[in-house]
Amino acid sequence: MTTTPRTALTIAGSDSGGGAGIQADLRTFFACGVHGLVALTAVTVQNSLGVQGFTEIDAETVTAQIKAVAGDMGVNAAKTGMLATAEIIYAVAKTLDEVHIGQGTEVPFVVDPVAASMTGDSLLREEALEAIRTELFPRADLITPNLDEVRLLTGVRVTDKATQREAAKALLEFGSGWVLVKGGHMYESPECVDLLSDGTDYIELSGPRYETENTHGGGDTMASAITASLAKGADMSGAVAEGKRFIERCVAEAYPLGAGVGPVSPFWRLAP
Ligand code: PXL
Repeated sequence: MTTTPRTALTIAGSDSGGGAGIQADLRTFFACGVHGLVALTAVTVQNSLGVQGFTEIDAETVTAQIKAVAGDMGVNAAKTGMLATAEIIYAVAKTLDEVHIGQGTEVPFVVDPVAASMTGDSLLREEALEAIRTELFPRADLITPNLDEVRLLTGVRVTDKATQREAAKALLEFGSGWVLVKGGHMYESPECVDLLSDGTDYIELSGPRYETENTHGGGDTMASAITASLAKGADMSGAVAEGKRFIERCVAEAYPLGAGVGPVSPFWRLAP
């Protein structure tokens, strides 16, 4: 390729197992045809069985990574994943303002409010949840919580469509442009129904539920696919619909790896 591609920035942690975090984000960005940029926030030690621990990167280095790529290469859309500490969250919020990324600018910003891994291991120091609400949500064009994160952030337990709508309304109070309340964790439901809303429109996106244990990195991958679509100029409902189609294929092609939870597969387009 000789033309410059669109770019997407992930501000997130590393997964030594290669299935979630920046590894999922980068695999997805490149699979979706945008160049991936990274501001690394933390190094996790983990495998398919769980997270053994993590070390955060100092906030100045996170800031410097964002400024380095934004100033030279340009960022067409950005997302956050694991942010680890309140200090990093405050630094990211300030830096995004300085480089003009986020709601009210020309560069869309997606916040995936990662609090814990699928195995239930914490990826966020406790006091940092409030910083995500107050510092990041108002700057976000879209937030993409799963049902566990919805409960942590709002106290709402989503069990059906009515409580999913209630959760969307409660989350929008924190100031994001749009919210996507992902219904994948409503395991009784035969379908995965996500609800996208800006407070005016309520758009239901329904897709199949695949029989697989291997869903590690699913949330990161979906948020990254949406971010890639936004980087390519899609509007929010178009980007989320595209992200939903993409993650469905990734889950359908997810593979076993290790003794625990295997990863979704963002490279299904290359699979034989
Ligand atoms: O899927 C959430 C997530 C995000 N970022 C990192 C992770 C995980 C889950 O394990 O390890 C680094």
